[in-house]
Amino acid sequence: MNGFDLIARCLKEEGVTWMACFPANPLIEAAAKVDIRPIVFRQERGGINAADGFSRQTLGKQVGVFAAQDGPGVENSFGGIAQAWGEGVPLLFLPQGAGTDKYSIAPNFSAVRNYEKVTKLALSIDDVTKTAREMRRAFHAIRQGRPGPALVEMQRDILSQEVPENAMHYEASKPMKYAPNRNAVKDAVSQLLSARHPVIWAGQGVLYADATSELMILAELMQIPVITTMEAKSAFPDDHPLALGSANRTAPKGVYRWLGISDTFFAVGSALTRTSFGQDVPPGKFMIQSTVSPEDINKDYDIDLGLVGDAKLTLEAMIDEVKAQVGEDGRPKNEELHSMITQTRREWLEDWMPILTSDEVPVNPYRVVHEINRAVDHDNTVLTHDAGNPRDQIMPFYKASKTPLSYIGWGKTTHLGFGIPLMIGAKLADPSKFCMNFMGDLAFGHTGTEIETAVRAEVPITTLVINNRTMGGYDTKMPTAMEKFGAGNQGGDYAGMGMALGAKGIHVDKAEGIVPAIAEAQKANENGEVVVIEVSTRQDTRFSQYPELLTQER
Ligand SMILES: Cc1ncc(C[n+]2csc(CCOP(=O)(O)OP(=O)(O)O)c2C)c(N)n1
Ligand SMILES: [Mg+2]
Repeated sequence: MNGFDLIARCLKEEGVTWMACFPANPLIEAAAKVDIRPIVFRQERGGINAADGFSRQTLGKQVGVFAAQDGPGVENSFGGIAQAWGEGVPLLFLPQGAGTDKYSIAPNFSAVRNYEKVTKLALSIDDVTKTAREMRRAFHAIRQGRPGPALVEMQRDILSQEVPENAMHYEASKPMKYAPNRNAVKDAVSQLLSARHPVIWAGQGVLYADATSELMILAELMQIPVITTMEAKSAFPDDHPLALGSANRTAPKGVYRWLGISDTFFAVGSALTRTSFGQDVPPGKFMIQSTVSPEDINKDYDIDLGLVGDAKLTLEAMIDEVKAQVGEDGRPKNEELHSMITQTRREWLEDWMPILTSDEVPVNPYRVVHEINRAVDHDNTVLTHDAGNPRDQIMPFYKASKTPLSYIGWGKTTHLGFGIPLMIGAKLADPSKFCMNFMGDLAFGHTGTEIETAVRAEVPITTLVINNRTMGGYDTKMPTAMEKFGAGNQGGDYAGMGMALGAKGIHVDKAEGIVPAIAEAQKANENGEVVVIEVSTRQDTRFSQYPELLTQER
């Protein structure tokens, strides 16, 4: 057995069943020999994004793996790894190294030095006897605390050597969970119970900890409304009476109202990272933060009370503490709060219903979102957006169901085209679900050829492209370049491109055609066909934003 064979064996021990790759790396052959299915993508980013989607959809219980070749392969992987780093996605990146005679000498590309800033751990195997130990170190880093990508560079001269018998043993790393201290939990509960307008801010740590039920129980016992971050959109059901919605840079009115009026703010399973693709928390609140990583406390905000630990263990401890302080049944229903939430929601939908149901032609993108909500079975669907206006249009209005992971929200850094490979990974993780990504026409250009990967690998997903033939909103961002040269416009037939790549293509021009097209896509997916739906739309730069509510009087 050589070093590559041993890495394949380590992957097997860690439960890896498939590996994204591009296009040549001795590990591909070694993995296939132990029945790990290699799927070759059309370029590196597609493979990394699919491994990323797989990890998200399995909540890191199975880690997505991507193998690249040295040189252009490892150089071209940067965007995908940076995105996983930005969003704390557990992922293993296995590029081949140029060899120990070259890798540290310029201008050869050193994976370790270049990826150090976007991985939790970046190491190079420089001795074949250390292979198993380094693999265990990488898996440990990926899983412990805040998850994230790790890189193991495989120097070809080293890993093609035979492994001595005494260096072959491998045992999978086990995740460890830890809980915050009891006094901090007690103080957090007392503070929340004494607040006039508390609010809960649920981050993706709630999803990774599988703590949706605990979050619902705590919110109900304490009668506190819940905002989710974009990454945690499906961590709390959007139709729950205490749900305010998700805090992208567009959001339902309730998100803005409670960010404005709340006096005590409880972030759970959240790094509380300031981002342009989210909402800042206005100053002047008592800040409580629960997170798995202590370095996220006092990172972007001054935190009054930190709870370091797993979100589920934290919420369980808080539930016990609430019961101890106010009784087994918690607080009675807060009628005033419920009617304020309902009223805010009603006002918001009054603003938006005419747009969501508009009959205008070309169709506006909000009508497409409205039709998607009508067409899908939310509990059995995994939906995602893409970068750009499509994200800002769908995020406030798509109804995340009571099933965690029914929506994958993303966007600390928002790479155009992520949606297609992300859904390939999600579908591999959860084949029984209808997996659909919603994207713009420019975004399709980035990863559209991965439709062929989905066809070849038999991963039946649906891509819905809203084609407005431009980069939405850029006519105001660069008016001269647009007017003189049409610099932000582009053209193409994306359903046609899907067909050319072996998928079913459906063109839709009118709003009435959207629900039947999605029904047809669902049926085709069930029969193993990949689908691209292209809806002709117009650009729309109206957004669900209510910044004036962020500074209201308490
Ligand atoms: C790799 C990458 N480069 C640049 C951007 C910046 N960007 C965000 S949205 C956008 C335009 C998107 O156009 P399209 O996909 O057609 O969607 P539309 O807004 O028109 O609906 C651009 C250039 C990005 N998100 N990712
Ligand atoms: Mg567009």
